[in-house]
Amino acid sequence: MKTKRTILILSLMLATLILVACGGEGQTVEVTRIVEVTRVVEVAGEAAAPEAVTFAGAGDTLQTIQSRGVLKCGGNANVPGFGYLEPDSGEFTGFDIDFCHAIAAAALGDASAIEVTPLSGTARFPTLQSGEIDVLIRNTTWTLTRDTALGFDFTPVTFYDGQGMMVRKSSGIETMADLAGGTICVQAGTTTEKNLSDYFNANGIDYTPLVFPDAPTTLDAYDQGSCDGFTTDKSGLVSNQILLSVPEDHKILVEDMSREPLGPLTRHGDNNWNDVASWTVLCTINAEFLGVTSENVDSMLGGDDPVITDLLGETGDLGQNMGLSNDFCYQVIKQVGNYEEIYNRNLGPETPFNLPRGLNALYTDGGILYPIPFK
Ligand SMILES: N[C@@H](CCC(=O)N[C@@H](CS)C(=O)NCC(=O)O)C(=O)O
Repeated sequence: MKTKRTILILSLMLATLILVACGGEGQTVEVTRIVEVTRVVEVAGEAAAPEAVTFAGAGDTLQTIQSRGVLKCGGNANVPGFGYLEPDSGEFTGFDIDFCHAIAAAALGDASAIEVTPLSGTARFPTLQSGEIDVLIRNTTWTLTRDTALGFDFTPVTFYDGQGMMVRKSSGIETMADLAGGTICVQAGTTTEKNLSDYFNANGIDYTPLVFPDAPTTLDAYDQGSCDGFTTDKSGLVSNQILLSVPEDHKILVEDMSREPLGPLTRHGDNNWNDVASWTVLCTINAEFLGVTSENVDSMLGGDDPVITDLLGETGDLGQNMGLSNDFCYQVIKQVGNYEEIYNRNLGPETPFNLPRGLNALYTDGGILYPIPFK
């Protein structure tokens, strides 16, 4: 009886989360539905109501991954440079995918032990919530609603971004205001939709949104001339531009419509697992700051700088404190690289994107990446 009741509560919770996630970012609806579920728990008279509420984070994700031997990441298949399914090799590549490799190196000592599930904007949240994946690394913006009502925890930001607009060079459009009366292609289930209406309404610019379910359909509609503008994160615009029929016919407007801090996220409630993902990200930033790379890390072993011996796990119990091997950061650097190596490999001058580091440089180089101490 108790089991049946628990199953009922859990499935109601899941249904709620799916409705919440599919319903976009409307906060009032989300809160109301979660309150309804809480009431069901109380009516059922379960003293263990909080367990149902912590469903999303229940369990020890790290232990599950270590017994399974594979890290399951939710990723993107359609954003070259960030998360892309290479048509020829069938491999996932990109900046986000490298952070999936990095977390596998930390958790399992094997950067190649990953399984990536490609997810659309609307599918990504229910898939993380249901436990089908361990971590979502898919150009996802850290917002209050996602951190609270949707039941997630973010790691430190891996890529500071902002929403932009792509237009045809021949259109003569130079600013957002020039799009007045125009049509704009936008993808569903993203922060992009709401930012677009917030920004255009606040600036009194009249427009018609055309909403599509995923990146390929949104981009195709723009490419075929159905819209005057195509909006998403600027990283997504730069990335998607290379997929247009004639990329050089298009440009990205200078204005930013929003701030989009992108990074990995885990289920709320499993703090240790979020610590593992967070300190993996911070390991790559510390390594860049200290000049430790995949090439020179072996030569740094056995040195006498305590900051580096701590980082590489030769001294201290920094890994053990999270259930990891103490050399977890060494494994990340050796197998995947530091932040700069990850950035340059996927987005740097040798790639088709040649994206300047901008805010994503270390604070010592004019950016806002800051190495939180490995102590
Ligand atoms: N950062 C925004 C937007 C992320 C997003 O979904 N961007 C689109 C456009 S680049 C995308 O990744 N689409 C890939 C797909 O649907 O396959 C968010 O978290 O909501």
